[in-house]
Amino acid sequence: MSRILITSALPYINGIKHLGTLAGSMLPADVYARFQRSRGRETLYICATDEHGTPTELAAAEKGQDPATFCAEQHQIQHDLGRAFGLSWDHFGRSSSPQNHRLTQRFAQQLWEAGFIEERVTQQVYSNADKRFLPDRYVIGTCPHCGYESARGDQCENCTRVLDPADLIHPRSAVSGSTDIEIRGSKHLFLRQSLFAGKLRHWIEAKRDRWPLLVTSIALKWLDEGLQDRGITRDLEWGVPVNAFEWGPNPEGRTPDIEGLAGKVFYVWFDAPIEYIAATWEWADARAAEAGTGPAPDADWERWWREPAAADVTYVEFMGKDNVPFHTVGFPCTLFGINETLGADGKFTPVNNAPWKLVDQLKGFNWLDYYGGKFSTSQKRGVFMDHALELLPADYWRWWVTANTPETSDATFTWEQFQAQVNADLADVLGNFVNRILKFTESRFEGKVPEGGAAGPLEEKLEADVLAKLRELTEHLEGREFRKAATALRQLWVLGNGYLTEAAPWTAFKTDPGRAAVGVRTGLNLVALFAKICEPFIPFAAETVALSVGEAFPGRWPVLDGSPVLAILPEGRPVKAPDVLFRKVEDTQVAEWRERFGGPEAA
Ligand code: B3M
Ligand code: ZN
Repeated sequence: MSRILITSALPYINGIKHLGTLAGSMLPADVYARFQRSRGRETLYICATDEHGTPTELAAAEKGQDPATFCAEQHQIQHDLGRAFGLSWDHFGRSSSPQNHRLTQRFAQQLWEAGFIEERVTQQVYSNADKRFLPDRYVIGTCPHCGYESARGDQCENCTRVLDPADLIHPRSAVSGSTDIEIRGSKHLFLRQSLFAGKLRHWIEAKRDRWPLLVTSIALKWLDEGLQDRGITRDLEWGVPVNAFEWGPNPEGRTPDIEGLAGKVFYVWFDAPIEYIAATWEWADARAAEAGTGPAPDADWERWWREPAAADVTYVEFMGKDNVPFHTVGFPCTLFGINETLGADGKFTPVNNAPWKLVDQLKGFNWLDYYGGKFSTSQKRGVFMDHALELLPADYWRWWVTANTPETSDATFTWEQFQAQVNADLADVLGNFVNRILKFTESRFEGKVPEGGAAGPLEEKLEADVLAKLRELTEHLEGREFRKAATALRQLWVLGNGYLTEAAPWTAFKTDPGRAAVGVRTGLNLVALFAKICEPFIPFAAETVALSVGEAFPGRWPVLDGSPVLAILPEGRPVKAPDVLFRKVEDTQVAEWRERFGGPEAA
């Protein structure tokens, strides 16, 4: 049985994330991880805070903190919020960890010594007003490709093209707005991505039938535009220092310009994906520390990342569409470069027999927006993770977001639609079902799974219908089709309600106690089944439901080999109705929240 390695795009350290970030990476990754674990697969779900870069330095300065203190604090906040949302990370690491410093530096050294890194003097934007270099996203100007006027120097948000600050028309400082900026020469390292163009295209073409169209089309569009070498260092203080003094000569016998590179750090997009691996190392170290055995041997984490030990690992990445180029081109180039050398004949040869693993499945998402406009941290528009949890338990959000995952197109959050959907699905259908059957068991069957009575055609039909839907649900989850999976799950709840209405044990109770017993027992088994299959989506409610029928939590995903799926509970087992599972969201609440967070007029 294969092992499953899951990563979700690493949230930037600065600022609490909104529902859109949750929808486009962390939550679907969690649903998938929980599902895979419940199927009995060895699963590792890795995430971390992405801590380097200019925005961090600036956000820290704004708070009057040094970047290290700022990051430590913010990491804890994001960690706690993620856990409160039920995100079941096996490890939530930090891109500033010693492990990531070491791995990033080690990879860079290998790339240099293999000839895949080149030194260049680049013209950098220096802001006289701000007294600092302005890398990438802190230079703002007009996109040369699409004319968007607020394009950032690293990437145009409008057309997703990756940019160089020097490409921008009418550049200005995003820090101060000042146009008093000048270009200064500075020595930098470039990853020679262009060497990998053919190899990359080949690799991506082979994924065409297996990755969402959204993903392969972004990747191919990028290659079609011609693959540029990429600057992988920056003039910043906060980051992984360039350790060029440790490097040997490159294949041409040149050693790096140690002086020219002094004081530089690696570009955040160079070290961030490496943190996927480094966070796995952090995870292994943390487990070893817990066991009191000191630092983990490399084999503990490399078994997830390096062939041949990782031959049975399927690696799945989750991310928003703006992150796709960095994961289909940038990171793979890094890995190609450390796995292979390029001969003078243009042929690649493996460096060693333990190559690092590349992504197997890449799930990209469109945007979730707020009343058709963007969520905005600076303008305080939309729902952020901390506020969300002040208003309602995590499951409400998890359910709505999963059921509306922006897969085939962008999706939009509105309070009205949110209220309508959680009330209908969670309160009226699922909550009502669980409550109805358990209350009735308490009042008429002494709170025990009833004995006796024989299943009839109604139960046979239900069993067949449930099995068919379960297969559908399982397939959608395996295929990472979250919207469809949520629909299938909702249909299973509806099947349960439909069955209860038809079996009507409350009526049969007086005339045909055997029938009533079968009806109630079947209903309770549905409850037990729901607890198992709801867990990936709404784990908190799923736990309450599981406990109400005396089942262990988390349970195992039902085996779909044709054996009965509704024979879970032993007859006579005591059960107990939980408190109201889901309270309805009231109109008054919606009115208040719209006021507080902005409604359609804010977008
Ligand atoms: N920090 C997340 C973002 O664009 C960015 C992802 C890094 S993944 C290695 O929201
Ligand atoms: Zn553009």
